[in-house]
Amino acid sequence: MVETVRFPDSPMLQGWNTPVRSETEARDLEVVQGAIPAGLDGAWFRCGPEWQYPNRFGQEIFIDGEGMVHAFRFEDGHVDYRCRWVHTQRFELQAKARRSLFGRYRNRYTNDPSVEGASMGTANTNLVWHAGKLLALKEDDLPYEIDPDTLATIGRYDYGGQVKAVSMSAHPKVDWITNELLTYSYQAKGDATTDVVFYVIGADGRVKNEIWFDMPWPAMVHDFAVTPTHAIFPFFPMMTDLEVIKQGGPYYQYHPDKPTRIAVVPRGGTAEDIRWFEGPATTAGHMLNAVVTGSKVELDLCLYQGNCFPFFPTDKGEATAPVPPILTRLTMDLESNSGEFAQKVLLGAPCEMPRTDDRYQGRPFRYGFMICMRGADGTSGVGRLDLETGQLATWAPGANAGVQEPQFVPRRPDAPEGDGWLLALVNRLDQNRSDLVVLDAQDLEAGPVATVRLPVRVRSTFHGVWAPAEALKTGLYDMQLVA
Ligand code: V55
Ligand code: FE
Repeated sequence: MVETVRFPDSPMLQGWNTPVRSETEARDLEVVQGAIPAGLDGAWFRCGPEWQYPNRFGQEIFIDGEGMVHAFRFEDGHVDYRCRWVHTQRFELQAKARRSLFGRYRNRYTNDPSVEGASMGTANTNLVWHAGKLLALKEDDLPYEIDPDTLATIGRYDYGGQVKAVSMSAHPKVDWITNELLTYSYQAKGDATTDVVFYVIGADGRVKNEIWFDMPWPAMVHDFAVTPTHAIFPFFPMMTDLEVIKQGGPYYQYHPDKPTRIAVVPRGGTAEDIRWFEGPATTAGHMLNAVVTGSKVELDLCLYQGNCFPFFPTDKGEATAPVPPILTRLTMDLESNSGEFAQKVLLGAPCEMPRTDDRYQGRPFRYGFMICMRGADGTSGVGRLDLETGQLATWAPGANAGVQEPQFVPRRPDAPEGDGWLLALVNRLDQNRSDLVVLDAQDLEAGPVATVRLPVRVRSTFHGVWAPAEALKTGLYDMQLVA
């Protein structure tokens, strides 16, 4: 059968979203403004979706698409760039067939019969650098190991057989102080199962502890939060119905009449020790951080008072109105018997892709970094919220430009919290091209200390990770907390 490669006439595939579909290697990017700070030495890895082929059903949604890994290697005032496809099983099968073989997002019942039983993962969401391995992640599959220098795909990775879950989260936390990897799997025994497993993996890559428990329904659990004593899992009423997917329907449905439930899991405990909290229907993709102080558990996240993914309908098949992501603090009191969580807005204007100085994940912290001021025209900027004073500092590239998720890099391993640089990709929407900016994280308003020009467009990536040169060599982060 002859099938021409032609993408449908859809806004999902036009303008900035036009498929790139090519790999780039660009040594020594041009620094068009300022200078790369001398201490900036390491690699910034990012992951995003790219269209290998038009979807079989014309159902291109932005969280689908094959994984593309991007690397920016900073060294001696220079930046080298490279991007490569992740060669997942799915990517290889489609490349061989020269067409899309997988159907609707995560729905294996809509796949071409020729790929029955094949792994579905796209490895398109995030990366983690841990125990000397770079892993590309998608929450419905196991990680794919990537060569950090060449970005060649090494293979699907199950931690040497230690992991029994069928998938691993795309939002693990590497503790930059202890070098532990805190991660989890949800629907961990397959589609629509309620099994969740929380893993603690040591600096040597060995599983140190795992806690299995059941969530109240087969939820989407895109992100979680950890503290030195607890793991916190939000379960939003975004659910998988096995019968619906068997009939070719959407993998998730939003249930506006169901609650939000939050599990506070003691890291040393078992399923019986979990404390459950409840509130109204909400959704969220991304957590900023969580802190436990006495009996109070605080979870800061970009919360939607409704359905965060309008391309997933309600359980009644209805479309939902878009709602903004609002940085909100949920408080769970381990001493109260009400079992309800409280909500408090931390920032009035919408923001997404919240990040911390990663040394302070789970620990008392002051600063959050995020994308803010999102306009309908795609413009946005980076922000630094001071949670002590409530002050928001921002920098935006201006008209016809937006930013992607920022990455904080400490100035030194022992720099105070938030003292360092903020890296961000700038989408030059009118030039079909990207820039990379380096900002002083304590003085965003001064504008970039360096602007690095890319000769190509880096189509929107989701998430990334910073690996200092030292960590690339040793496999270990050598970071410190400073009071
Ligand atoms: C999210 C993102 C995903 C996904 C499921 O932001 C949820 C939430 C990037 O892919 O597959
Ligand atoms: Fe995410």
